[in-house]
Amino acid sequence: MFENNPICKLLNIKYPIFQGGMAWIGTAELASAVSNAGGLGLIGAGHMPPDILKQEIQKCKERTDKPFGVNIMLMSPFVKEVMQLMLDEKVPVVTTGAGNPGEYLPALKEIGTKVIPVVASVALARRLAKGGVDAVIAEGCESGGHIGEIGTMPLVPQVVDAVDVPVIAAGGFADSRGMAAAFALGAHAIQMGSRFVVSKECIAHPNYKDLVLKAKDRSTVVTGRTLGHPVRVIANKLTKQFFEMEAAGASTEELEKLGTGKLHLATHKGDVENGSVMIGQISGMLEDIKSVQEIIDDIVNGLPNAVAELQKNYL
Ligand code: TUI
Repeated sequence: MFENNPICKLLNIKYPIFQGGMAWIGTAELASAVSNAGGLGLIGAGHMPPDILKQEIQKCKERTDKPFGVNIMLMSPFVKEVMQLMLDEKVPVVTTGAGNPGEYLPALKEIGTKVIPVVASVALARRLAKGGVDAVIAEGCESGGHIGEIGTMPLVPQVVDAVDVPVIAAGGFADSRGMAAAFALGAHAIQMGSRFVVSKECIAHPNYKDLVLKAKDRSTVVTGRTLGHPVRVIANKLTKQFFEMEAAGASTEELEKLGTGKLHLATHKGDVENGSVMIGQISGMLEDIKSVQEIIDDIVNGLPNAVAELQKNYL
């Protein structure tokens, strides 16, 4: 299975399944578990200072001998130092989010690091593919956290048609049906964030995981559209306050200030009312905490049946 999959071949991994690089909770524990289970684990650098990130990378190297990556949030104040750290540590795979990683490409490629940016539009996918990235992650706005404006279903095939590098589909994937759908759209792999939040290995506070398990299809909302950086989170006291302040004409600074430190408040302190509970729309379907190995095995083992189910409709 997957012997001819271009992503598995490119990265030397068993299954074409990426873990979304989530700030604060995409730790070495989760990333190494995903890599050990045959997928690609990613340490979510978020706003992490380089010295802490270095420790996470070393911890990940101790826990797995399989390829892993670091997801770099390009809006981080430490982005330059973090990119230098990727070179020093020879991290095998770098994924990027929330921007254009073009200026960092030559140095990373020089040392053989595979560079795979998250894109939320066809234009950026095309530009980066021409610039020499190894693959692109097309992430629809069903995802949690910082998002673009296009849904996964229209984004993925348009990106597939626009570039000649492999495409990883992200945003709304959590089971075998989703993986079959991604392949049907022309993608070569899937990336999942939300599904791995409710894993045994994810260090998110139990309150965070409980709220994700309780989520229904319409539990998430998008804040920050007027600020120019939309963020999908579970509706709670914080989002209510955000929307009230926005409607009352609060300034960008006031709204930005309201969000500061709120992800950590939810992921580590467990305050899921006043904190920011970033999660994708697929959270409505998540009902159990499983080990990373079980999550990946269930999806891979269920794939033949998911494909057979498709055929019932036309054969
Ligand atoms: O990066 C993400 N999701 C994230 S990052 C994050 S960290 C954070 N912490 C506190 C507050 C807010 C955020 C949480 N979630 N996903 C990847 C992603 N990238 N989604 C969308 C994009 C994107 C958007 C626009 C990529 C490129 C882009 O265009 C830039 C350009 O120059 O055209």
